[in-house]
Amino acid sequence: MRKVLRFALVAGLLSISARPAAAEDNGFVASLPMATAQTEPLLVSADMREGTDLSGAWHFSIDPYRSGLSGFHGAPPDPRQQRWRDIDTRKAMAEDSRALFEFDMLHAPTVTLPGSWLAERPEMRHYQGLVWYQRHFDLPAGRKGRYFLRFGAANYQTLVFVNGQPVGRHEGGFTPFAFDVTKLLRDGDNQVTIGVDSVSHAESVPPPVTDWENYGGVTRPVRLVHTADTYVDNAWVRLTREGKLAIDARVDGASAAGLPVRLEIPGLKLTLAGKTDAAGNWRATMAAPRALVRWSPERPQLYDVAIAAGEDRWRDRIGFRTIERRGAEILLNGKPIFLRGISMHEEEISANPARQITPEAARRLLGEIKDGLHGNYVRLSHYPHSEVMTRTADELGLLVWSEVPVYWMVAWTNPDTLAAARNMVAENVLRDRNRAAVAIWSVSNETPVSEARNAFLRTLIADVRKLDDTRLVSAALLVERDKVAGPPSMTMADPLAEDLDVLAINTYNGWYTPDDLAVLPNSVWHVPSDKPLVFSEFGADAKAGFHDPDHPQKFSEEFQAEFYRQTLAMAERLPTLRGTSPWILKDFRAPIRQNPDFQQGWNRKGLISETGERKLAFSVLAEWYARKAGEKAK
Ligand code: GCB
Repeated sequence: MRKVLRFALVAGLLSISARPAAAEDNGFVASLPMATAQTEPLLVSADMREGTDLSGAWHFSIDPYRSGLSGFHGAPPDPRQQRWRDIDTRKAMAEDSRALFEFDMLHAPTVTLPGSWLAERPEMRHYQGLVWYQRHFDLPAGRKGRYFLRFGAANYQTLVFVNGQPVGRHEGGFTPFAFDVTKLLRDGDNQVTIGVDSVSHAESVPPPVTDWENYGGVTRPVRLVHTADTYVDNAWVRLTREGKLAIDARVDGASAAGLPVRLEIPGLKLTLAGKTDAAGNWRATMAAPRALVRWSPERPQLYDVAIAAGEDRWRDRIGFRTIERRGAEILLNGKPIFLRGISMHEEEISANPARQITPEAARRLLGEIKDGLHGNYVRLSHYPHSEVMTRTADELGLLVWSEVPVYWMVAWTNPDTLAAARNMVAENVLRDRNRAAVAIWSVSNETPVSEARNAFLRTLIADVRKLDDTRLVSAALLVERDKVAGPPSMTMADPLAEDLDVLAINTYNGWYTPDDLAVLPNSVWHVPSDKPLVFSEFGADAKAGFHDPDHPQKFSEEFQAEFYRQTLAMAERLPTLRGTSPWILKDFRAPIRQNPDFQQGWNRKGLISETGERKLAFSVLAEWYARKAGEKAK
């Protein structure tokens, strides 16, 4: 059994097409411990901890045949190809005429991390495969405490080495992971090497076919995080639906058991003292102070929160609010809310995006939603976005739909695929449970109904509910079109609807179907009436600047604007509709979109172009949302 599992995990690291069977056999990759939410240090709110940011120039070396993982005829990797070795290969060859190396990480060209390689170097634009990165950093002698290498995300499979020693690996392109490297570090110069393989396969999450660019590389910051020997690893501070402040914290380290701990929220003049149990856990609840201002899009109040534990001090900035469902209503802080949103991919506004989500890039994108569209909500599709994005949503006051990349068709019956998806759910929920903005966890997008798929998604839903009982659970579902003449007649027949708090539908009638746009408002929707419904997507492509006012053809700004008008008129007639997140804020790279006149590798359903020009439909949605916001105020 173990052998089978190990085989499968190694297989996961290699592409279908270029999967050298022998590399699976040599056991090298499998010998690196796999970081998962169960085994790895979680370092929740790591971005607020003291540490060294390793962003900047890294040497890199492509490895298209994965020679660093597998030698001749599938033997263990040849030392001549081991990019992670702690060695100056140029010097070694100059000193010893017998020496041979086919890499030189110290003198290799550099790229800037974080960011995907495909945007940085033209010759890498369509490269999918393994790339090695390396850099050095200094540390003082006489260090105390623990050091963790913490990755915001690297897509898709990652191998990590420090000072020539293997550290671990991780699967999944969109969630954080960390390794305790305290014992591997040395005084003065240190070296870190990362191997990132962007190739996904039929068992990956997501599998290879998606409607977005596969940004390979280290796409989010890498930091060397420093903590006390005993530190708060996982903390969650929230307002429960019963109106109590609840704290869960896990302390890790030699003195974690029976340790005095203290919650501090200076803005509320609040302290709460307690003690960890024998396993290092602390759980407490208290009545929420009267002075507490609840977080909302209108007033996104955040508080500095700290948990003091021995020499460690865990910090975060947290908003407190409740979100729940009552019948077909979504209640924020007990009051019905209509979600005025839009969907987004993780791509900055740029003619050449590299998936570099700086706070400025996040503010620019979310500012278009909040101020431009009069929105209060964003669907971060189709995978967990950078923590910079969810923090910015907290600050600006935008509710968030957060999703894992269980997209279209995944290997529903494969236990490793399920394990990978469950781990993504755990890493995502644990990372963002403290974000007031996050309102809905989504477990999937447009997955066809089958017994195997239902069982897979029900496992994820149960996991989410176990990790977080304070938010709503959803999934973007497929609907069936009844074969009747006339306007579209649509039925939600998905049994998963029973398991979800919010029903979500993506609809493209009038774009992918030959319906006249004028018939859309008369569409008939058969959906369960006892739950809130959202349109998680609807949209039409338009090439910014392409106008066709007389008989608008597809891809014209006029067609897209009319599509929005008619679809919104349809939305008005749905009695349980509680929100919309049309597809999509910004044109995004999508290699499957190859119409040479209009797409050129971009999905053009954005309301703004990749460089930020607003299309006509932008104001159609903005006006509708302004009206909705007004209705709410009355
Ligand atoms: C969808 C998918 C989304 C696509 C979009 C489209 O239903 O969920 O990922 O990009 O349609 O443009 O077709």
